[in-house]
Amino acid sequence: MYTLYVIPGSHACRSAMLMLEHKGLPYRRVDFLTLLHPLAARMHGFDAGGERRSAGGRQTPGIRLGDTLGTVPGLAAGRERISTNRRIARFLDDRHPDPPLFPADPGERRAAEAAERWANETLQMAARRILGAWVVQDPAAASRRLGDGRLGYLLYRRELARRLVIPYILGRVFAVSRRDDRELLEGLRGMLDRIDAWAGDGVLGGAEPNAADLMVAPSLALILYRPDVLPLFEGRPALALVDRLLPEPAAAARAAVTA
Ligand SMILES: N[C@@H](CCC(=O)N[C@@H](CS)C(=O)NCC(=O)O)C(=O)O
Repeated sequence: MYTLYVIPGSHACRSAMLMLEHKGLPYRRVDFLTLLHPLAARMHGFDAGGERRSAGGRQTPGIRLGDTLGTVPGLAAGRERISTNRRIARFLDDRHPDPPLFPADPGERRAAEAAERWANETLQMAARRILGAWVVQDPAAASRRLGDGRLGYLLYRRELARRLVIPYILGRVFAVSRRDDRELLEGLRGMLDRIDAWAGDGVLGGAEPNAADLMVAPSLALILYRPDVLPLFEGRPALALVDRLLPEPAAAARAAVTA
């Protein structure tokens, strides 16, 4: 039985959860306390897989600390510790080839890996900052909104904790301010165009989700906690992808009643 170490509501962690679920593998989920998670990850034997993350072109001290100590998700398999979604996807495909997380055809695999790399290196951080530039405009209202959504509550179950800590993380660790909002939203259009183009080429959104789908969808789900971006998503394959893999809780409940 695998154990997956996560923090609640994390889009990065949801990717690993979706990978395990895609393969039908049972696992035990352990939640670290957000803010202590880089330390907790290291104490449990994880690292950051050699990744060097940056936010808005900056490696803030908070990001450097995470890159030095460790990140989540982290997968424990017996004595083995596998850090980062990139490594978790390959580990799971090695151990449990069916159903696969990457296409068998080499060309298709290269394309899926390019989309996965972009989702990891660009979209994952952009998603935090796009949501963040909205949160810092009205942290009290945003903290209420972040209590429920496609990824569940974000980081802390209690609204007061979200209200106090999330704006701090956004400003200090992810270098977001309300002044970044316009530029981030411009960037979002381009990113949605790119996802739609990949969906058009069959790289994303195929009959069976691949690792790139499972990296992209949680980042889109995170951005969608921000209600004002929905018009940018309407009618796009990108919205169909996230609706399929991570529906709004209300939509999921409606589908269950009518099924
Ligand atoms: N890109 C990696 C890293 C994931 C990542 O950045 N995880 C965050 C939580 S959402 C983290 O552990 N951050 C630690 C820190 O920044 O201190 C992956 O997808 O596995």
